[in-house]
Amino acid sequence: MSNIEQTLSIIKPDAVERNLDQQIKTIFKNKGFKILKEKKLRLEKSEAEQFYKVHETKPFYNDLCEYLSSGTIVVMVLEKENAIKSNRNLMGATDPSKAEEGTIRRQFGKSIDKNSVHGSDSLENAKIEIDFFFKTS
Ligand code: IDP
Ligand code: MG
Repeated sequence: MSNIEQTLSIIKPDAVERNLDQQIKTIFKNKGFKILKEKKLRLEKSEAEQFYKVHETKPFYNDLCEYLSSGTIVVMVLEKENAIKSNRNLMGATDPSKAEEGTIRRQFGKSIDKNSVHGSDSLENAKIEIDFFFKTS
């Protein structure tokens, strides 16, 4: 049975500032993801805090929110069969030095915090994250 899902992807400031956004988008398209929606923006710190609220008790929360709001990001809704898991596999491990060969984080990530991309980790969070950036009403 088919299981077409949508997931939220973010190309983070470290990648956008190195002009890697087109290259990363090409990787998604070549892997069969459709880019349904896309926008380029910069978050306020308070918005980053809201987006990463699940991490609010983590020691790296403040740095994480500073970082996500430090520059331009590209936000996309990606669609594919099993998009959530498929995107997580394509991104690779959170720490680029532990990510497998062929993954986006292995190829482009600079460090555990500047790891170039975000991807939703569950169907529930994908819906919340897509709404966060694209809900119109
Ligand atoms: P994920 O992005 O692979 O889902 P999460 O555990 O959800 O990883 O963490 C969210 C983001 O927080 C990571 O992508 C990374 O940028 C940052 N982060 C995670 N763990 C650490 C850490 O130990 N130190 C600094 N930043 C971290
Ligand atoms: Mg996560």
